Amino acid sequence: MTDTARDRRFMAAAIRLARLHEGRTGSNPSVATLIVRETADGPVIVGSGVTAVGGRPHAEPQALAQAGELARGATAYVTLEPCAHHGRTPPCADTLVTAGIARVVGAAADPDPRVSGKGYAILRSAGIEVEEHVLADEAAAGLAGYLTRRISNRAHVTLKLAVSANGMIGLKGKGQVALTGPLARRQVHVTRARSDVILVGSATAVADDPELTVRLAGLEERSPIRLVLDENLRLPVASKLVRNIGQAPLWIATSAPPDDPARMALAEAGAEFIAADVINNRIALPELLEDVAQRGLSTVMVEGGAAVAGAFLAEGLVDRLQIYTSTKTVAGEGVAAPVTAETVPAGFVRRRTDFFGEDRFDEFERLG
Ligand code: AOF
Ligand code: ZN
Repeated sequence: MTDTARDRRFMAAAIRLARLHEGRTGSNPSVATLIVRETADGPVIVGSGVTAVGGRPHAEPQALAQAGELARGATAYVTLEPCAHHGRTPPCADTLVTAGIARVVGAAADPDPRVSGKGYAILRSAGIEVEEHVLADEAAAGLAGYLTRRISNRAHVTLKLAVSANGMIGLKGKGQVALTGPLARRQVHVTRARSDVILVGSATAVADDPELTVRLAGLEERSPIRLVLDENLRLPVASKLVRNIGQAPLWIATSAPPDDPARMALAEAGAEFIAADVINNRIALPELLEDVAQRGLSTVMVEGGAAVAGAFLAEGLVDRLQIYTSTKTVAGEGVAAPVTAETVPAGFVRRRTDFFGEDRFDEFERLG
């Protein structure tokens, strides 16, 4: 196998490992490291690590601890440039040097000003051979939330839609209807578990009375913050979103003042509030995404309804589009989907097409 083919193969494995803690590392990205050693039988992984839940320790010291003395002379595969700053532990770049690593293969660059280029510089000045940008796009897809927050100072948005065979997402006045089967729903819950925030409009929150928690065996603890856009505070205190605050935080974006009686009742029930700008009776979305990012949260999954989804799309704020297309047809007065798998606007590229049971899944990414 050529060096390039081998590097790509191990980097692909590292990128898969990094996915393990997506959504669980706080404001830190989930990054992975593999330590690979040449043996008579070919290359062997002697250490692996992924950023710990909560964000520390970083991936590198964990992988190096596992490798021990076998790290000396080995190659390290890192999905993000190793850090160059002192946190609770020394910089990972220094740790790689001290461990005697001979070669470092990196994927994505780190825009964190404390790191950006400095991590690789430390390695090179210690005589380590460095190869950058291996599978950089693939690694960046997994780090999309972190990179968007760092580079654009706003949260990354994934818009999820379930669309009927005739391009509808629900029935007028009745909100969304169950269109997708159990396999697709499981997939939605996995995406929720990887997100920092799930966002819906108050119309959906009122009409559907959703829970927006993760209800998959083993992942119940992974419910993200639920955020409702509710300029007029229409969310009832008796809604499931309020009643299950014990399972996951509920945030409400509104311009209503703290002494508004509806707000006081929701606050009493445990809801928290984000002060939002309201323009034409609509919450200003770019500012909201900046606010979310400033709170150290990177990924927002938008789950409805049609007006909110349409607004995110119209304002060019959708970074990733996930469309589940059902074989079912919505009869009667339907609510048209703002976009279907056939009408994705220019500027998006298809990243994946799959089936979950009978439901088709298409994922698109907005080009930088
Ligand atoms: C690494 N390995 O596994 C991760 C890194 O708050 P701190 O001190 O933990 O630093 C956070 C920064 O560390 C974050 O902005 C990013 O630059 C880097 N993340 N670096 O070497 C890792 N998760
Ligand atoms: Zn580090």
